Amino acid sequence: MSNNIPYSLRDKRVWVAGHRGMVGSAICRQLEKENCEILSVDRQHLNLRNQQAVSDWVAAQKPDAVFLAAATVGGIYANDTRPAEFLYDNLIIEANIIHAAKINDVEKLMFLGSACIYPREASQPMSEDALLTGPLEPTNEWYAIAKIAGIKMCQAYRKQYDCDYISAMPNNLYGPGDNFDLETSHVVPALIRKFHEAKHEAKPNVEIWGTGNPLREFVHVDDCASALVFLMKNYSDEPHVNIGTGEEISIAGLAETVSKTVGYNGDLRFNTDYPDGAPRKLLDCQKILQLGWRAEISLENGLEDAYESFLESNQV
Ligand code: GFB
Repeated sequence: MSNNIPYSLRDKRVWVAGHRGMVGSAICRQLEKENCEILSVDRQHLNLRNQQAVSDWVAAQKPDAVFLAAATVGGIYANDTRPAEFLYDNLIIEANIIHAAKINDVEKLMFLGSACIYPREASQPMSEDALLTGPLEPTNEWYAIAKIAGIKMCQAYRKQYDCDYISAMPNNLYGPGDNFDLETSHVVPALIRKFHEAKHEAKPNVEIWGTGNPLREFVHVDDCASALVFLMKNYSDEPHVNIGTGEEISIAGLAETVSKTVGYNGDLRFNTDYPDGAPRKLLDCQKILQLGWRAEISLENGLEDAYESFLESNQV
C-alpha cells in the first residue's frame, strides 16, 4: 500500500465532506486546479451522523477519493463548555464516513485532524511521534480524543483492509470563511471582530482572553488546503503528517498584529478569568518539508486576507 503514489486526481470523483466549512471550502478552491469532479452535499440532504444515510449516499455517488473535513469545531471556550458535542459529533461523523468509504471501495481518503491531539507538555516543536506520549490539554481533550480516534481508524482500516487512508494534522487555522462568532470562534476571527467593532465604536480598549502568553502557530487555510491536496497526491502511509508554517507568535503579539491590520489604536486588556489553554503548540514539519511542500502565506498577508473576508461576509 505504501507505494500507491503518486495518486492522480485527474478525472476522479472527489467528495469534500464539510465543503461549507472554512477548510472544506478551501479544499474545493484548491481542487478546482486538479481537473477532477468535486462532489458535495448539504446538511439538509445528508445527515453525517446517520450511518445508513452516509453509506447510501456514498454508494449512490461513488466517489473515488474523499477529503474528510466535516467536523464540529470551535475555539477554546466552545471546546471547554460543549465536551459531549465535540466528542460525539466528531466520533460519529468520522466513523460513518470512513466505514462508508471502505464498504464502497473508495480508493483514497484524507482525514483531517488538529494539533491539539498532542500532549499538553509535549516537547516543542512537536513531531508526529509525540502522539499518545502524555496527558492532553484539558480544555480540548474531548475534541482531541475524537481526532486521535480518527487517525487510529485510518490506520486500522489500512492494516486490516488495505485501505489507502491517510491523516494530516494542521496547526491553528484561520482565513476566509472563518466563524466570527465571539462565543464559538477561534482567536484570530474573534480578535478581528473585536478590534473592528472597537474601532467603529471608538472603544478605549479590547478584551483579550487569558494572559496573552500562550504561543500559537497559525496556518492560513489556503496553505492548509494546498498541503492536503499535495499529501493526497504524494503521500500514502500509516503515520499522520503535520502541517505548519514553522513560525509562532504569542497571543499578545497576535493581538498587536491584528490591531494593526484592522487599524485600531486603543489598548489591550487581558482577562485572566478566561483560560490560556495549551502553553505552546509548535509543530515539527520536517516530514512534509521533506516530501516537498511548504507554507507560503505570511501571517501579515494572511490576516489582511482574513480581515477582507470578514468585511465581505454577512457576519460583520
Ligand atoms: O484559538 P483558540 O480558541 O484555540 O485560543 P486553542 C487560542 C488562545 O487565544 C487561547 C486566547 O490562549 C485563548 O485564551 N484568546 C484570547 C482568545 N482572546 C480570545 C478570544 O477572544 N477568543 C478566543 N477563542 N481565544 C483550540 C482547541 O485551542 O484550537 C481546539 O480548543 C482546536 O480543539 C483549535 O484544536 C485549533 O489554540 O487554545
